Formats: sequence, C-alpha cells, structure tokens
Amino acid sequence: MSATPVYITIAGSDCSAGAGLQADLKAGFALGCYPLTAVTCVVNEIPGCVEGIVPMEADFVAAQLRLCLSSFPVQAIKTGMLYSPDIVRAVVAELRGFSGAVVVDPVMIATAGEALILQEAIAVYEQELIPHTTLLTPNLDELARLCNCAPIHTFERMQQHACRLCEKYGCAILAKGGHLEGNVCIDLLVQPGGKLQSWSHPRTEGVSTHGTGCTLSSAITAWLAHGLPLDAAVEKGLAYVANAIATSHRLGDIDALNHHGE
Ligand code: PXL
Repeated sequence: MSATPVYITIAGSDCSAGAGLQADLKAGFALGCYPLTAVTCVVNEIPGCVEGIVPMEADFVAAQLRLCLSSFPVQAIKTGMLYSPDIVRAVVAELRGFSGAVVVDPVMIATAGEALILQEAIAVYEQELIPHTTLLTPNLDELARLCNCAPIHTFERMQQHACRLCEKYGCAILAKGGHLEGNVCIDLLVQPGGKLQSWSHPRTEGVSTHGTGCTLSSAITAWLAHGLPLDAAVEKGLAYVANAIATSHRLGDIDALNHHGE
C-alpha cells in the first residue's frame, strides 16, 4: 500500500468551520492526504461577521511547524491566514530548509469585508514569503493589493497583473476571477516562463458559500502532495471546489461546502 501523502496547513481557525484550517482539514482528508496544522490565530466568526481574532505568538506558530516538519514526511505546505508581520516572518524562517511545494493563499479580507491581516504584514509577504512560494493564489482584491493598482474587473487586466507578479517573484500565480464582470468566472494560471492556462465556469447563482478560497488552495496542495505536476493539481483542485459548491447544502443561513473525495 502506498503511503498517505502528508502536508501542513498554516492557517487560522474558523469556529464556523467553513473556512480556515477546518476547510483545509476537510479537503485534505477527502483527497486522501493527512493534513497537519500549524494554528496562527483563532477567529471567532460566522459567515459575514468576524467578531474577534486572537493571534498565537509567532514563536509558537514556528514551534508547531518545526515539530511537524521534523516528525513527518511532509510533501507540501500551504499557508492561509497568517495575520501579523511577526507570524509571516516566523513562517518564512521555518520554510528555509523545506524543499517541497509551498502554496500561499494570501488571505487578506473575509467575504464580508473584514480584515484578516494587519496592513504591515503585506510588505513582509512581498519581501520575504512570496519569494519562497511555488504557487500564489490571489483573488482579484488581493491581486490588486499586491500589484498596488486600482480594482481589477476585467480578464485582460487580471492577466496583465498576474503576469507582472509572476515575473517579479518567479513563482506561479493562480489568479481567481470569481468576481469578474459578466456571468462567467475565469481562473488563470501563469507559470514562470510564460505558460498561461485558464479555466472558466458559469457563476453558481443563489449559493452563499464561505471558505472556497481556503478549500481551493488546500485541494491544490493535496494534489501536489500526491505528486501531481502543478497544472494538473490546479485543474483537479478547481474541479474539487466546483463540485463542493454544486453539491453544497443549506445549514442555517449559509451553504456549507460538501467535501467528498473522487
Ligand atoms: O476565507 C478566508 C479565511 C481564511 N482563514 C480564516 C478565515 C477566513 C474567512 O473567514 O476565517 C481563519
């Protein structure tokens, strides 16, 4: 029997269990991996309302990462909500000796608009974390923030800025065009060397989900941990999320993603 792939998610806890490390765990297990966790923050929230954020001490985030890395055969790492400059720096220091894939979901704001990052942490992402990244997965707001440009609404501008970031940092960019103008969502993968691939799907109307970004980056990391090349891992990650949305079920006021494997 082949070994179960192991990856680490470095993320915040969402008590409503739709996003954050809870989403990562569900996607990782559904895709046949063993996801380990390094907790960065505890977020007291339900979809649409972040009531409070309690960050861990940065040294303790690093300690969780160090113990996991030294105790398990870790194939890949994903980062989600890192929140503070100190936590981003602590993560970067532990990543230095790691040679597997690193997927960075640059979590900045929750769906309802609340900040999930201290503004000073963004410069640390740019200067220290993104240069260690294999794949960066910004949504349109995060892409505009990282490019220091006006809000992005069209596919052409999304492509132009994703290519710019890819060249600047030498890492692959998956720009998530879920909120582009029109009825179609287009996700664009730009790889160093200039290879472009895109996937489009119609917007799912009337579904109010939470945690799709976390689920996507975790599903991609799971497929990378299985040994798939980047473009295949992205394609299968996108399919996983599309299916989780299409088969989501109503739970109180939200549509809970349906996590199940292949
Ligand atoms: O979806 C972004 C996100 C990431 N991580 C945590 C979150 C959220 C959104 O609410 O709570 C912990």
